[in-house]
Amino acid sequence: MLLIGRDLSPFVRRTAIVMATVNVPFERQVLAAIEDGAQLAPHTPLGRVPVLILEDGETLIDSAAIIDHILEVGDPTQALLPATGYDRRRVLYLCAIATGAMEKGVASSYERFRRPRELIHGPWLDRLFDQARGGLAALEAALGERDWLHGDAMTLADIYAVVLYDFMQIIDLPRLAETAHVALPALSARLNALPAFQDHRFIPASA
Ligand SMILES: N[C@@H](CCC(=O)N[C@@H](CS)C(=O)NCC(=O)O)C(=O)O
Repeated sequence: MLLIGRDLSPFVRRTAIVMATVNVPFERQVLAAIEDGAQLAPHTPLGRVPVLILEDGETLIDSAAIIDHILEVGDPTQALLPATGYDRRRVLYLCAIATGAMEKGVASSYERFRRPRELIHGPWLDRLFDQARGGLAALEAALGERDWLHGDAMTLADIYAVVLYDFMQIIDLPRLAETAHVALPALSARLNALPAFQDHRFIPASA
């Protein structure tokens, strides 16, 4: 399988980490959605990453749909996402918070770094920052002093929360320090020690 996209994208990184965590082997093609748009275009009508090309050539797009497939083939005991009931609903709820905050963080980056400065609409940008920070604060509160966001082992929610937390540091989301993050940095430090996280992380080009 070939995973297209780079680990700066939280959607790509979470996909790579889930694949590595459940030991589904894959190769990488590191493409940036915008700068490498011409190379990406044949694989997706939306011009977004991640894209996963299966061994028979079938193409999957959108990290949620890709991860759904990976869990189906790679996580038969449903360790990362419980099969039914409250456990499943709770993990999906926490995942939805992380995903929403990723979306707002990515959107805020495009506003800050892609839009001409004179066309930036401050109140809209502030709303994006608030939503991204709100998601992070909710996950910080949900984690509290627990080892895991839900249950007694790592789930998809923990992976997403760490990918979100790390992404917010990379983009240096403004006023991040307004919430005292204690639990998330500790979870991030623990999980980033794992090979699945180590092997799939964004390393900025040296200045
Ligand atoms: N819902 C999609 C979001 C993917 C997404 O927005 N990826 C960004 C990179 S972080 C992208 O490709 N942006 C380029 C664009 O939207 O034009 C997913 O989960 O895969």
